[in-house]
Amino acid sequence: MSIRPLVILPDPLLRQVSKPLERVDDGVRRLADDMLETMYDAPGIGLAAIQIGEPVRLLVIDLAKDDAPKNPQVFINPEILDSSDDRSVYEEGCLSIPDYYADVERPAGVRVRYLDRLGQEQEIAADGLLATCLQHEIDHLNGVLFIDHISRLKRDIVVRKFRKIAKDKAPARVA
Ligand code: GNR
Ligand code: NI
Repeated sequence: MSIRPLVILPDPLLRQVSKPLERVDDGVRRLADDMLETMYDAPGIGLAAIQIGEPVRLLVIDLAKDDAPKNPQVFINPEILDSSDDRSVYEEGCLSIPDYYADVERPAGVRVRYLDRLGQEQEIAADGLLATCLQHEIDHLNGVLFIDHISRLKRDIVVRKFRKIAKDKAPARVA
């Protein structure tokens, strides 16, 4: 297992639409383990494969509190079957947009079909933080970020800030 570098805004990889996995094999399970290790190290409560540069429809979530036993959950080729009409608001953050947080309104509940790490089809009805987190991660699989759900003005400010950070970090260009 290894901790992998995180892909950070404005990396265009974050706008890529990830491809479904054709089979669930040891390579996929290894990738899921790397994602979990990277997520725990960050630390975060969810991670999509594209956040470590792999454009495949795979995400991991662990909502267990710090003092509780780990509860790693792996979702392969997840699909939202339906969403509730009632909405909830959570303050979201993203490991690909470090140290920025904003309130996002989303459907309060979702029903999701996915393959587990054995390749078995599963379905869950999620609400609360799990519903929000699943939607945040499934957005990543579609090249969508949580800042796409906030005001244009706030988003432009964040994107500009991260563009500047990336530019300042880049090696100086010879004229
Ligand atoms: O660690 C994370 N916390 C979080 C908080 C509220 C809503 C969603 C999230 S997911 C985020 C990790 C991440 O960037 N996943 O893609
Ligand atoms: Ni994220």
